[in-house]
Amino acid sequence: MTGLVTAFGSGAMTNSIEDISNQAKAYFIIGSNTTEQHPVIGTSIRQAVKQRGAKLVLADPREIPIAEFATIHLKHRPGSDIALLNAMMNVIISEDLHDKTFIEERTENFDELKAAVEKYTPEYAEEITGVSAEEIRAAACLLATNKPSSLLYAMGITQHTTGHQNVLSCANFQMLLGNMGVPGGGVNPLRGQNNVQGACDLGCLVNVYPGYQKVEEEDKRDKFLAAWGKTSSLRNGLTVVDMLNAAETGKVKALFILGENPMMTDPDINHVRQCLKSLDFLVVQDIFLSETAQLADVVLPGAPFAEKDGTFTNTERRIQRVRKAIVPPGNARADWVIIRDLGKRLAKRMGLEDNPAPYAGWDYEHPSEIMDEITALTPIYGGINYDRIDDVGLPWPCPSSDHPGTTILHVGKFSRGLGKFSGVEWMPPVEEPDEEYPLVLTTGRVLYHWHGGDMTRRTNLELLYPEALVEINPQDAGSLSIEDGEMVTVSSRRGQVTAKAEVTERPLPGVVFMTFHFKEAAANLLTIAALDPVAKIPEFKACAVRVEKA
Ligand SMILES: Nc1nc2c(c(=O)[nH]1)N[C@H]1C(S)=C(S)[C@@H](COP(=O)(O)OP(=O)(O)OC[C@H]3O[C@@H](n4cnc5c(=O)[nH]c(N)nc54)[C@H](O)[C@@H]3O)O[C@H]1N2
Ligand SMILES: Nc1nc2c(c(=O)[nH]1)N[C@H]1C(S)=C(S)[C@@H](COP(=O)(O)OP(=O)(O)OC[C@H]3O[C@@H](n4cnc5c(=O)[nH]c(N)nc54)[C@H](O)[C@@H]3O)O[C@H]1N2
Ligand SMILES: [Mo]
Repeated sequence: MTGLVTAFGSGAMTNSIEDISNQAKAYFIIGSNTTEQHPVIGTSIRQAVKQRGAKLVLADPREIPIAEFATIHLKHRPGSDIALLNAMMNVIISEDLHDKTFIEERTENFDELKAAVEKYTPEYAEEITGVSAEEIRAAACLLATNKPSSLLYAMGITQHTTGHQNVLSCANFQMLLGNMGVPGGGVNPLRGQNNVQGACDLGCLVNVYPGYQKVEEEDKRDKFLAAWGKTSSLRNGLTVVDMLNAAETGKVKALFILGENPMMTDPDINHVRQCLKSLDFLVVQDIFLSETAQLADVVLPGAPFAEKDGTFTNTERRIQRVRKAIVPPGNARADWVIIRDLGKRLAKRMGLEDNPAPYAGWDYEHPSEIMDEITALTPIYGGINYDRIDDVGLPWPCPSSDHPGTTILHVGKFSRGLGKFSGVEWMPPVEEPDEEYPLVLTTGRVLYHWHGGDMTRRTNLELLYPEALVEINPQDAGSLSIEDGEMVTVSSRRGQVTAKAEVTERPLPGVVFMTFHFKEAAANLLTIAALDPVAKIPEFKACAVRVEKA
């Protein structure tokens, strides 16, 4: 889901937290609720604005906390990012503010971009985005004249059916201004989970082996075949939502779900339930009996971060140690122990026990031995071992044991050679509001809870944010005669939930916001399982709903 490849060949933060915090003259935050969802980075940006006068352009349909620090807040309609970015680039080119030397030396395909943004005048974009042409001009000029500027994005950019085009558009923007390969610049997707970067790096994607080595490239397949004794066929696998659809049609018969709770966090939960129920066999490995685990034939009790040794790779690509501080209770075991033991038994079944491939036997006694295997097979992790990261972690690419790690990507050269501009057209979300479902629902998170609430709702955080709220603008609340604190029903073509209304200026008129943290009013009963055809990420950030008094 999160392994989006950009115009220059990687899907990770290009810069480090330190250089972004200290050296950016300006920030462009688009689709990231940085204060609430990435509080450490959010704090350093607030400091940069307050203490050294850095400029901040925010593009977000909601009045999120960091808006208070923004020089300009572009409150655009959900799903209108490409129109907004194209118009800003239109301004930069027509005002002759683009970085001609960078474009000439480091990029290709500029003419395609130039032609594509030509029709996106600020006036045309105003119609699509709802942001005034004047503000679009001001934001573009502010970023073009305060360099280096760092672009930061998160799920407001990716969770759309045009998610991958949105990302390309962000890359276009930063290349146009020559903000790549320099401290304080870059295109920076803020990674969500503690180890989602590590999971992507090490092959938890459908088309790559560890280190983004493509399954469809024969030499890569041969390399892993020689190391493991067995590997999948030369075909890409199915992504999450596609797997569920395949379960429904009987093409997928068994699922092993590890540390994921699709009964809360996948779009269109009623459909997810139907898909999971169609399986012959469901195994869930979790630290709690989650909504998904409740449907499983077998539940394997895993141990969470504080109860195991290993590494997490954080948002700036830094591979860091985690250490066991508590002994897991009862039958719970570290995830790697459970998987190793399953792997051993499978290897035996498949006759791989005596296979001469060095890693066919699953003989690991400690996670550091797994890291040694990763190092041997994964060039970007080639210089990592537990001794080197004992004290401070290292950021990849780190190809050899004397390499210091790489804090800034694409210095002097992109990993694909030249950075490629692409002409990107705006397209509306799949489901637009109409008479029956007149409002746009956008979903996300709050500071106090984590995803399906499975972990945070067992803690005192529940006292700080105890129930689901439906944020609705006073204008819409007024026309629906809904008062603050009143119970409302929210319905979409897929389902219905009841929750308390919070009448607030935070969302734009026409937009309602809900979190997906509460099972009593699960937002994913409402969301649509429409996917970006390339990245396969669901459109969590826009669907059509109706709100009524309950
Ligand atoms: N406390 C807490 N922190 C978390 C998490 C959590 O659950 N709780 N989850 C973690 C994870 S896995 C992730 S992925 C990150 C997510 O971090 P974020 O992506 O920052 O969080 P979201 O709330 O999903 O949405 C981000 C922003 O997108 C805006 N938005 C909605 N629609 C659009 C749009 O069309 N365009 C633009 N430009 N913006 C839009 C929303 O108003 C919101 O401010 O947070 C991580 N951090
Ligand atoms: N409507 C809407 N839906 C969304 C999103 C949105 O913005 N809007 N965001 C999407 C995004 S970006 C994300 S990342 C997903 C998150 O979706 P999920 O990954 O499904 O959510 P989590 O609640 O983080 O974790 C799932 C499970 O992992 C378990 N767990 C925690 N630690 C461990 C461990 O160490 N070992 C094991 N085995 N299990 C563990 C938890 O108990 C929990 O049941 O949600 C997605 N869904
Ligand atoms: Mo995420």
